[in-house]
Amino acid sequence: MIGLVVKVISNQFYVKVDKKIILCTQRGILKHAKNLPLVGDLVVIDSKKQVIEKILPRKNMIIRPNVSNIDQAIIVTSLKNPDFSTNLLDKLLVQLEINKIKPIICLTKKDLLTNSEFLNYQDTLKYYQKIGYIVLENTEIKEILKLLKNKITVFIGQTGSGKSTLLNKLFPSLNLKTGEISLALGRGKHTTRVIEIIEIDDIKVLDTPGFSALSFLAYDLENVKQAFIEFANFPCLYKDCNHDKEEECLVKQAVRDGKILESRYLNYLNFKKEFTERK
Ligand SMILES: Nc1nc2c(ncn2[C@@H]2O[C@H](COP(=O)(O)OP(=O)(O)OP(=O)(O)O)[C@@H](O)[C@H]2O)c(=O)[nH]1
Ligand SMILES: [Mg+2]
Ligand SMILES: [Zn+2]
Repeated sequence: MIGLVVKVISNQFYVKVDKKIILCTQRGILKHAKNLPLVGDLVVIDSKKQVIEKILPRKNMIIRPNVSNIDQAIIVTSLKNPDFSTNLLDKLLVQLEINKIKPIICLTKKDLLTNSEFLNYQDTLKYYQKIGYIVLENTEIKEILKLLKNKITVFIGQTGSGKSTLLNKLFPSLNLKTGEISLALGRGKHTTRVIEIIEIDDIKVLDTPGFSALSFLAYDLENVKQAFIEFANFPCLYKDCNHDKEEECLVKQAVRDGKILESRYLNYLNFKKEFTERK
């Protein structure tokens, strides 16, 4: 029988079959495989022995958080406490673009900013919209619910950014635990500890533990280039242009002309450096 892994706690896999959860362990051969079952996996189980026998092929997977078979991701992006960071946002966007998971940016804690503080971010946020991303605020509950229908959506973002709070607003019956922000540090305390798929009618959402820093993963440089989706609008003379030391680079020209947001380009260079240093 086939089920969906909805939660993993150490070596216990919570597999949902119809409306029931069957607590499973892994079969011996799976234990040593690199390919451990993830939240989001469809698995073949032996329900009597309560073991997972096989993982069905994945549509996609991401590492941070480690989940599979995702349709889209809501990047829960706090404007203050923790403060807005284009570096983190771009990192998450790159990870999602590379894995072909649709990103949706959801801003939180706008209420903690003064009007003029918000205005400082406005051009940046508008830029993300201009290049094709949906940017919402966590007060736009109806709009967000519409986007979630019939999809599997993972909520990702820094610890303390408000993922669980947003899920509670969307689905008041959930009552997920939310955290206090340590003001001294400006970062959260990892309130959510495990990844879990929550099913409400035709909506599947995943609450995930946040992170305080995100190191970059070893992707192919070509993939990282493509993940900056707006660069494609400025096709350089040489297809393999790295948009770095090259002289006649249209991407660099677009940055100079204000057509590409400078922080996006700088983050690209950052990621490229991080990536090559790791190799
Ligand atoms: N003022 C304000 N506070 C918010 C908002 N959203 C969340 N918070 C607060 O931010 C704190 C952290 O929220 P959580 O929902 O626990 O954050 P999280 O992203 O789930 O954090 P982890 O589970 O650690 O990854 C809580 O005290 C929330 O009440 C918001 O829009 N405005
Ligand atoms: Mg949480
Ligand atoms: Zn170039």
